[in-house]
Parts: sequence; structure tokens; C-alpha cells
Amino acid sequence: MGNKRNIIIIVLAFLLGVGGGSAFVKLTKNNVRGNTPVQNTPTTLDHSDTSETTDESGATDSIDILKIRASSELANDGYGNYYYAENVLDGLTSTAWTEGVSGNGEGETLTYTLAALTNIHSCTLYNGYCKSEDLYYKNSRPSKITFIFDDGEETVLMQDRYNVEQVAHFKTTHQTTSIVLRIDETFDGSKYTDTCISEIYFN
Ligand SMILES: [Ca+2]
Repeated sequence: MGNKRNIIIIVLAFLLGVGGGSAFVKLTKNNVRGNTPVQNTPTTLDHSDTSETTDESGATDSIDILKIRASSELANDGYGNYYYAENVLDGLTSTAWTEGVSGNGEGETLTYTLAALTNIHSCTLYNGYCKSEDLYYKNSRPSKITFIFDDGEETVLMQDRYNVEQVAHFKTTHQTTSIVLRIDETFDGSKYTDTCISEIYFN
């Protein structure tokens, strides 16, 4: 009888153990899947995601360009050189956006559509066609540019320097969902009236 009782106790303990074990597993899965408490637990990643990309106004510091559109683009030259607006975003100083109207392109624009309300502090720009020094001076390059944001505009004077990064720090941090860059005035090219910009970054 004593042995039988012990066996029953052992079997009951085993069943309880298995049951308890499986309940524990389910609870764990539920915690992972149901996950509100888990996700709300601050982690380094979650913290940096929220605190570094948005401020109190909901504007983000990370530039996410949905679309860039030029008011005009010079047609390709038939030798494999293209002058798309996107050339200012490709990381190459050897490619440039070139406006495509007659004259030096005063008034021509690049329009950026951003994914969200974004803080814009400055613009970094490679002026002119930086594929070579010869091409830089043969083509025109902006001497004055106006940047138009949702909350206002700023005009910046450019330097006439080949293959040099120029940084324009805006007077104020602009909060905007779009940016229009307008060529106001140019340094004239020695051979062509096409105005070029090789690279543009916003921060
Ligand atoms: Ca480029």
C-alpha cells in the first residue's frame, strides 16, 4: 500500500510538473506575442529610435526623400552623360543635375518631397559640374540660390570653387515637408549656358 501511494504521488507530481511546465511555456509565448509589457520596456534601441528622430513638434532629423523633381533637365548628350535631378543624390561629384532651358537657368528649380515633417539645419553642396575642372568652368554654376521651405525661405551666396564642398548653415532650423532649391543667379560658363550642381545634401 505504501509503495502504491508513493507511486501515485510520484505520478501526480510528474503530471503537475508537466502541466506546470507547459503552462509556463504558454505564458512565455503569450508574453512575447501579446508583448505590450515587453515592448514597453525601454531598450537602448527603442529609446534611441524615438528620442533622436523626432522632437516635441513631431519633426524628424532624419532626411527621407520621397521624390526629387526638376523644373527642367538638359537632354542627354548622346555620349552616355545624363543630367537628371537625381544626379545630386547619387554620391558622385562626376554627375550633375543640369537645367534644360535656354539661357543660364535663372529661376529653374529642384523640388524635394520629404516623407515627414523634417528639421533642416544646413545644406552641403558641390557647385557646378565637378566631373573635371575644364567642364566646371565651361558650364555655368549658381552664384545665388534660394531655398524655399514650408516655414519660409533663405537665400545663399555660393562660392565659385571647383570640386569643393560648400556648407550653407541656415539662420534658423526649418521644419518642412518639402524643399525647393531655386537658381537665382549664376557664374557664367566660358562655353555653355547650362547651369549645373553636382551634389546636394541636407542636414
Ligand atoms: Ca552627382
